[in-house]
Amino acid sequence: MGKTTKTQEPANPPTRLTGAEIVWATLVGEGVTDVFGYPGGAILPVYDALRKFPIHHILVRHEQGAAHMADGYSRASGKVGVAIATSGPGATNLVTGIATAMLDSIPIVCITGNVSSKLLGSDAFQEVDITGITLPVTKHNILVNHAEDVAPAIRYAFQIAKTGRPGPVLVDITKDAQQATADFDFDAAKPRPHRPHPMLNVEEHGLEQAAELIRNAKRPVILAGHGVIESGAEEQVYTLAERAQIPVALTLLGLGSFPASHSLNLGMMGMHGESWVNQAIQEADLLIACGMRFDDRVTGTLSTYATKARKIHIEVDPSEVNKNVKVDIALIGDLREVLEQLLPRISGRDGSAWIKTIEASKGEVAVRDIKNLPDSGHLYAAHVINDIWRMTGGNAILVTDVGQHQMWAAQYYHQEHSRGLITSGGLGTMGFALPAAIGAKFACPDKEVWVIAGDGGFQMTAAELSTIVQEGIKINIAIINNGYLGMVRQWQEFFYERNYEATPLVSPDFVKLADAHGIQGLTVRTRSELAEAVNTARSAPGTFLLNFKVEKEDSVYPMIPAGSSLHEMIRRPENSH
Ligand SMILES: Cc1cc2nc3c(=O)[nH]c(=O)nc-3n(C[C@H](O)[C@H](O)[C@H](O)COP(=O)(O)OP(=O)(O)OC[C@H]3O[C@@H](n4cnc5c(N)ncnc54)[C@H](O)[C@@H]3O)c2cc1C
Ligand SMILES: Cc1ncc(C[n+]2csc(CCOP(=O)(O)OP(=O)(O)O)c2C)c(N)n1
Ligand SMILES: [Mg+2]
Repeated sequence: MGKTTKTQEPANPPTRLTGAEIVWATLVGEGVTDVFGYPGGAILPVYDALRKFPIHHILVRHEQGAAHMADGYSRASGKVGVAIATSGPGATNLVTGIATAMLDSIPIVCITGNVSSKLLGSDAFQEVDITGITLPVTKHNILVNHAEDVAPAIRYAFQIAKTGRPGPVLVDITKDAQQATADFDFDAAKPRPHRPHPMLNVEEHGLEQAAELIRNAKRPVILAGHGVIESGAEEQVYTLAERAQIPVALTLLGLGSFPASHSLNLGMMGMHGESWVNQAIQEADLLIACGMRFDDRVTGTLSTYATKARKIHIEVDPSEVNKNVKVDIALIGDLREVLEQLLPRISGRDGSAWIKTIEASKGEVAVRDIKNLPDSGHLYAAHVINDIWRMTGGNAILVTDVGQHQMWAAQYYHQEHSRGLITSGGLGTMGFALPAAIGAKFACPDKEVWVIAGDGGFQMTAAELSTIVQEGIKINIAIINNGYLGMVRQWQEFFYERNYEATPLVSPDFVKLADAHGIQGLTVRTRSELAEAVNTARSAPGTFLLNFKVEKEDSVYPMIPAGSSLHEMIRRPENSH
C-alpha cells in the first residue's frame, strides 16, 4: 500500500522543534498514519520535515481530492481524516471538500500553509484569507502565526472536529510559524476538556414522557439518521426497535445503521424513498427521530409532514431541534447515551397490527421493481447495482457520486452494515466518489471498495486515477454511463417539458482513459455480460474500471417533487421498460 517505513519518534520528545516538525509530531500524537495533500511554497517547510515522521503522505491530483479523501477516510473509519494544502489556490481548492464535510457533519482537519505573518493582508503572492473564506463551512478555524501555538491549535482542531456534532476544522499556519522553533510537549498542548453544551442534559421527566409516548403508540416509526452511525448507537437503536417492535425508516446517510435484511427495516425515507416508507411516516402516530435533521429531501413540504404524529427528537445539536419540524419531546444529547437511559424504561409491546398494515402496502409496488423484470435486452442501472450487491454479499464499501446512480445505489445495494455506504448527502457534491473511495480504502485496506459514479461526476475528479496508480491500491469502479447529466435530465423531463438543455453529455472512452493511467477496464452493454464483468473486476489484482452503458432516459422512482407532500409521489410508469 505504498507505506514507507520510518523510525517511530516519540510523540512528545522534550526537544525544540520547528513549527513544521511540530505539525507532524502532533499528528503522530493524535494517531494519524495517513494524510492526503499537495505541496506548494507556503507549506514547503512542513513537507520538508515529513521525512522524519512515520506518516504516509498520499499525493493527490487536486486539493478537492485531498479533502474528499480525508472525508472518505473518516466516513469509513470514524476517525479524523487529514488534508494538507498550500496557500492561495491550494487552500481554495479545498473549499468544496470542506463544505461537503460540513453539510454531512464529518470530522476532518485541513492544514494549510499561508504567507509569513508580516505579509498577511498585503496581497502577497498566493495569499488568500482562507480562514475568512471557510468561516461559514467549517465548524471552527484557526490562524496560527507562532510556532509555539502549532501543537495546541492542531490538538484543539482534533477535539472540535470529533466532539459533539462532528465537523471540519481548518488550521492555517503562516510560513514563519513553520520555520521558527518552539518547545514541543504533546501532553502540555492538550486542550481543556470538552465542555458539553449546557443543554446537553437529558432530564428525567423528558425520558419518562418519551417512554410513555412509546408505550402508548399504535403506529410508531423510528427515523434512523446519520447520527446513529456517528454516535455508534446501532445496537441501542436495534434494541429499541426489537424490544418495542417498532419499524425503522432510514435517511440516505443513515442507511446501514440498521440491517436492511431485518424484518423491521422499512428502507429509505424521503424524496426517492419507497412509497410504503413515506406512507408509514404520513400515517404514523409517533415518530422517534434518532440523529437525523429533518432535511427537506426527507420531509417534503413541512405543512403536511406527518401531521398525525407526535414527535420525539434525539439530537446532539440543540440548534437542529425545532428547526424544520416542531417536536413534542426533545432529548438533547449523544444518541447512544440518551438511548441507554431510555431503554430500561421500554418493555415489550405488540406492534404486529401496524407492521401488517405496512407490509400490506408493499405488495403492489414490488411488482414494478425493474430488477424483477425479465431481461429485455436493455441494461438498467438497477441491474448493475443489484448484481454488485449480490456478488459482493453486501459486504463492500460502496462510495457513490451524486445523481441518479446515487439514488439507485441507495435503493438496490441493501446495506447491512454501518459505514457501508459513503455518499455526499447534504451538499450533493459531484466528483466526490473517486477521491472519497481512495480515502475509504486507506482507512479500511482489507475491505472491498466500489465506486459507483455517473459519467458526469466521474469526469470532475477523474485525475485521481493517477493517485490510485501511484499508491498501488485496488478499487473497483463502476461508471453508470447514461450519456446524460441524468438527475438534471430527469428534472427537465418531469418539470421542464423535456427541454434537455445542457444535459446530454459527451464523454471520453472511459476504458481508454483508464488504460492511459495504467488501469484495466471493460465496457458492458447488456445484462448478460454483467455478472462476468463484475467477477473480472473483483478478481483483477489492481484497480478495475467497468463502463456500464445503461438505458439513457431511465428515471429514479418513486419521486416526490420538491415542495410536494410526502405522499404525493411520481411512480414508475408500468410500461417503462
Ligand atoms: C440527489 C440527492 C437526493 C437525495 N434524496 C434523499 C432521499 O430521498 N432521502 C433521504 O433521506 N435523503 C436524501 N438525500 C440526502 C439529504 O439531502 C440529506 O443529506 C440526508 O437526508 C441527511 O440525513 P441525516 O439527517 O440522517 O444526516 P445528517 O445531515 O448528517 O444529520 C445528522 C444529524 O445527526 C446529529 N448527530 C450527529 N452526531 C450525533 C450524536 N452523537 N448523537 C445525536 N445526534 C447526532 C447531527 O447533529 C445532525 O442533526 C439526497 C441527496 C441527494 C444529493
Ligand atoms: C459539483 C456539482 N455541480 C452540479 C451539480 C448538480 N447536479 C446534480 S446531479 C447532476 C447530474 C449528474 O450526472 P451524472 O454524474 O452523469 O450522474 P447521473 O445522474 O446521470 O447518474 C448534476 C449536474 C452537483 N450536484 N454538483
Ligand atoms: Mg450520467
